[in-house]
Amino acid sequence: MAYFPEVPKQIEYEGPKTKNPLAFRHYNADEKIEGTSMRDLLRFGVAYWHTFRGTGSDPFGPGTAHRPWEGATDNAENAKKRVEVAFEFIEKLGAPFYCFHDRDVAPEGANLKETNRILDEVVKVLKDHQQKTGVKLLWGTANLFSNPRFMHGAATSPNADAFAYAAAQVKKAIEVTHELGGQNYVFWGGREGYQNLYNTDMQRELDHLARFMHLAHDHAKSIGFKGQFLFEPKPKEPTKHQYDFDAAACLNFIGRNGLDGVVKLNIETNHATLAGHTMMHELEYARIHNALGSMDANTGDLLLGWDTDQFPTDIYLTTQCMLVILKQGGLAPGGVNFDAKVRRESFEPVDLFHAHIGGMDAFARGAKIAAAIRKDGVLNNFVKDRYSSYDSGIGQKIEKGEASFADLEKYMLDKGDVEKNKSGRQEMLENLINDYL
Ligand code: XLS
Ligand code: NI
Ligand code: NI
Repeated sequence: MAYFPEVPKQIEYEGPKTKNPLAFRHYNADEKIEGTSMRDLLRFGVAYWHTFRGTGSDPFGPGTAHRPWEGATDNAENAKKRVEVAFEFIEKLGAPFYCFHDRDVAPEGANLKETNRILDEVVKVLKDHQQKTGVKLLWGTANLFSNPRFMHGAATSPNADAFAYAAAQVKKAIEVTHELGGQNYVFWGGREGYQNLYNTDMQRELDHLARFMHLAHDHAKSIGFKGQFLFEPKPKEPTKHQYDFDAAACLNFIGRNGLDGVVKLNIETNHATLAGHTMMHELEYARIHNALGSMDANTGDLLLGWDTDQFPTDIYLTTQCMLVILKQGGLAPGGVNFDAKVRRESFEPVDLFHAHIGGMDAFARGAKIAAAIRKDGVLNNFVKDRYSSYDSGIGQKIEKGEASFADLEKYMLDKGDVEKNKSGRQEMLENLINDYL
């Protein structure tokens, strides 16, 4: 059965000159960038939630998406059929990975036991399709934010029963991620945050979150799950203050709670900008802390200013991302997951292909451009030279810890003043980047 009959069996690379909208212009899976194939460098993932569960609903109206395969009820049978749709899509697109929340792939039953049973049924079908197609699981996660039981949060809920339910749910989600060979497990804070301190014990909530993470780690170890744990920072939405505000807030929590190395970060573009950062800043901040694990690729809209989760098409943005990712030597075991959805006006199934093709091409192009910039060494050399005063003399002593405040005072008293500064040449460098685009 073909759910996307208008789409060929395989989206092919046809090069930049093609006029075929259902072809790649830049993503050529086997082509190498800095010695690694694009397939292995970019490790694209399709997000099950937006792509196969998104309806296009918004606060002003119901869904618009035309999805002829969807039945009227959200039951196990439908969930299993949807797996076929998903894998036809992912295979045709040629993405090597997918990602899911437990509740995207399987609906809840009448109680936890029933819910787990339904999930197991669907996981069997997922496993089957993974084996048949070779598509792999980049990461799994649990939805701890939709059900009303999590109205006050999950691990940070003031209600211990909600904590317990979340623990049971994450235990199961890690187990099925393990069963499916998932290479990472993501914790996005969902409702882990607060609206108002009048009713919130922030200290207790943060302690509970730390306890939760250690319990999750213990369980992963006990079942032999070797995948990387990832926090996904986001500053707001749904709560006003999310505890995982940005990379810096997450790393502070990780460091203070003995989770160094246990938890790395999954950085999302639209979350970075909501936090008042550029994506490049967040990626680099994570990278220098040895915590850049994976990324959720999307983009926001400057004029709207909420988490619009649009597909990335801006080559400046993807070039900046790839500059950092190439500096790190890739993202594996993480990847580039499209946490992005088509606009509600783009309601036809084929729009899902256009969106992903565009995102993959934008990243492939960004990767080529970033590699060219790196090859010429222009940025690297400039930055190196900018800090060269630390390579010898007093700068070297500062870096080596060989100069005290008294030494530095003496040095400056002798010298009198800072002799010269060099221009930062920001405009020259911005022009130079444009030469490569
Ligand atoms: C929501 C998050 C979510 C995570 C997975 O804003 O991006 O989709 O990626 O829970
Ligand atoms: Ni995300
Ligand atoms: Ni998001």
